Amino acid sequence: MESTRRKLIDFLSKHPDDFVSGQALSEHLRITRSAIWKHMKELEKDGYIIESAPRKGYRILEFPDKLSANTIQWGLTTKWLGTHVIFEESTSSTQNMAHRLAQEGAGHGTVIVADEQLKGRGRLNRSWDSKKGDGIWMSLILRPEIGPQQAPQLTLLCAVAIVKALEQNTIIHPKIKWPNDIFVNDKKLAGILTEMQAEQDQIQYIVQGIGINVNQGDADFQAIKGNHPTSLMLETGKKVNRRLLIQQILKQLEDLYELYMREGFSPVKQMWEEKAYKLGKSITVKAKNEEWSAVLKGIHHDGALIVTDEKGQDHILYSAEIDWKKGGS
Ligand code: BT5
Repeated sequence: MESTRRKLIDFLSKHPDDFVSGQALSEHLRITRSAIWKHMKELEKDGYIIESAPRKGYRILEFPDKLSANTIQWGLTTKWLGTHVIFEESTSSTQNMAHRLAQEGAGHGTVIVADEQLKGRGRLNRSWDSKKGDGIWMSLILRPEIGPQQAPQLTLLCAVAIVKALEQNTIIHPKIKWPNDIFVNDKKLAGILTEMQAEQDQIQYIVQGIGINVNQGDADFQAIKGNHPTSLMLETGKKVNRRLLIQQILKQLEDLYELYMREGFSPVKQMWEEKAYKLGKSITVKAKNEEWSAVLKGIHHDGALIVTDEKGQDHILYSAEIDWKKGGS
């Protein structure tokens, strides 16, 4: 039943602008036309809006925004990322769930999504505000065959994939703030948290956490300190469908991941620099309890940040915070 419905949605999703005839569906799925009609009625109960026209057939007018493992998988065009999706209405953190599942043997490409996180977290145990129903809170389990020192490259890769999916799906052109933030109009829209379990020179698994503010309003952000947060709704003036965006992020991520495995970091580095926040601009570097001014030059071939100090000397930074208010332009 589930797999027939998935095939039905996949088939209709491949023809987004056309009607698909009952006859074509019935031949493709090897079920009767009345069985197809019953499936359509069930899909409507799940929130799909389906147009059916005599002699023309069916087409999906609107996909549901309601998240579930099924709605995330139906219409997903990836090969391996998201073949296993776990959805929770509410959890402490999808990172914690992903670590537990990875330790229990969950496979490469497993995706964990929650509608709400009660203890969402950022880097250095900072908290991540994860309001119910309004954001994308998800973690991916990856088992890449790369050295642990290359793991930070996956954060940069993930950021590029998110920006590409946002550009495909909305009118905004976000920028990537090294190492893990997505910014729009100088405000933080999304953050990435890459955590790794490794032994010596071998990665056991990576948990990549993605948090994106989607449909929050200004009032939802009052408790957040230290950053100016924003959401897609605030930036575009429209509600954004989370399910579709998740699917597009997964597709972009899978494509980029495969490119990275085939050709290495260099093409990702180039894309990252094209979308980098404050590239060539003055910034303030905060590292090891010191603050100094520099110009952001780019990223090193291993994913570290390259900045030029006021004396013209380049520095390669593996861990630092960058800020721009005191640095000027
Ligand atoms: C991050 O940390 O930006 C990584 C955030 C990763 C969140 C995802 S959601 C799914 C998965 N499960 C989790 O538990 N986490 C991941 P960092 O760069 O350390 O930024 C954290 C800081 O951002 C906080 O100290 C606040 O200042 C700010 N902040 C908190 N919630 C925010 C929000 N919803 N939007 C924008 N800024 C926020």
